[in-house]
Amino acid sequence: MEGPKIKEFRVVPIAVTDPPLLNSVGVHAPYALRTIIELITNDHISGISEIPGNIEINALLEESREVILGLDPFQLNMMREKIFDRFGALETERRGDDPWDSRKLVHVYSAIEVACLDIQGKICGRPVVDLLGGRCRESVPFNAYLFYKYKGAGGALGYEVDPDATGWDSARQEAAENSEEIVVQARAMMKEFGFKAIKLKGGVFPPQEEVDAILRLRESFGPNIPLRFDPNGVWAVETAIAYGKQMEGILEYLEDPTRGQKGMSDVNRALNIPLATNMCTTSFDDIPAGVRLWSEDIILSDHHFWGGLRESVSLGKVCQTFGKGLSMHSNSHLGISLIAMVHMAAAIPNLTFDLDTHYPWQSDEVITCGRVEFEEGQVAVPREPGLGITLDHAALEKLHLNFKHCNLTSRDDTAEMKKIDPTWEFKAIRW
Ligand code: GKR
Ligand code: MG
Repeated sequence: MEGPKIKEFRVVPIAVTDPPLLNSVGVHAPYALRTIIELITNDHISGISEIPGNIEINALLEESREVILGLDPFQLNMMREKIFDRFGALETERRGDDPWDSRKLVHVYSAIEVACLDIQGKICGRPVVDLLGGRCRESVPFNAYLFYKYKGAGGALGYEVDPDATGWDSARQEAAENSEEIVVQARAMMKEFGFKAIKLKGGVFPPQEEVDAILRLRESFGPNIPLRFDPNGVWAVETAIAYGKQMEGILEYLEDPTRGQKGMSDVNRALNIPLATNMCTTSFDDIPAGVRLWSEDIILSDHHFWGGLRESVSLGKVCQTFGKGLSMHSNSHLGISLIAMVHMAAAIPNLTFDLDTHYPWQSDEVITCGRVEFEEGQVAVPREPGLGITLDHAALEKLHLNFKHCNLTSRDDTAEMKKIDPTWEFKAIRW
């Protein structure tokens, strides 16, 4: 049977307002870059996806257009093979030292796969979750992802704030540079979204200050709100053990306290807290050593970094096989990524942790329904065909103009921090 064919392949870089959040490598720029992909078939069915923005990845996507055009959106294995034939040398890329994954090929696979699944779902009249094996849950829970931050709304306002903002829109602009301010941030975010678990991004201030913030959160929210903490690998093994000890019995899990599978394994043997990672075991190639060394108890998946939704479902099975937990990582993102995460999380039986999302930190949107709603910290799994969302082309154009004017081409939080403090340096291990 003649299948549909991909006739158009659009790659649109956008820049979305992002507040000055702090992390181990610096500070978020006023705009987070994303790329929106739209594939259109010969019979005018459109499929969309969203990935982290980076002009080098966009160039690869542009180059993959000629490989993908004319192919049937159901033939994902063939597409992967063709992309591999073209760019296979990139398979050996390293993820880099940043908290996020900088490998390009996984992003390309993810962009194409999610858009094709959206098309497949529209053709079959079924939601993407059904193409991944069907739903294990009706809604997907997320956690309150707290950040130390400088005062500022980001975007055009930069380090300024909008005095007319109210509720979480106002709270999101405030500084959070100590434990008290982190608790205030947590209360505002949980009031708005109803989250039932908390993650604090660390690696910013000296370890004792950040451990104190965790203790303060426990004191404020009690033992029924699970807590996680993530210093993005900038603690030495000894530091991680010493400060980790203070959080035993308190954390649901400790994420990437140090770098590398060996270091994580040493910390894991010394501490009585589950360890999680999105930095040391980050691809299927890393799994054997991750099992042998037991560097982590929980892997944080991310379909943008693991090469799509189906690969992430497979990761779920691998984790189940080896007795590891599965949770989910995020970076600044809009609703297309969020909804893709929801379909995927709904299809993985053992994805039982409340997922990470940066979504509360963003205010822009590129889908016609506007900002995605959270009910008691959860997002309902769509029932409409495909992803169940539609691209808002006017909003896309506006955010594309932001991209043209913002003078950013890839994420560089260290460069951004140097604008504030020229003496600031990236250190793989800071404490
Ligand atoms: O957004 O600054 C951030 C985070 O540090 C992010 O880039 C990380 O990739 O959230 C991520 C993590 O869990 O490591
Ligand atoms: Mg992390």
